[in-house]
Amino acid sequence: MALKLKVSNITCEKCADTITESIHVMEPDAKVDVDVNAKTVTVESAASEESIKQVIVAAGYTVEGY
Ligand SMILES: [Cu+2]
Repeated sequence: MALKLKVSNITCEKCADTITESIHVMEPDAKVDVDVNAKTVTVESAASEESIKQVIVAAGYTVEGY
């Protein structure tokens, strides 16, 4: 299941690293792709959409519509 989320307060590669690492703590096998320019996070994993959104928010980021 690929999930594409709009994360409006991504500003740089450091944000991308922080989000990727946070998701990997929960789900080591997740495939995470962060597009800094588009401010999107695409995640392929077995984790639920809800839990991925919670991890991103816990890392200090804003998931649009969540
Ligand atoms: Cu940043």
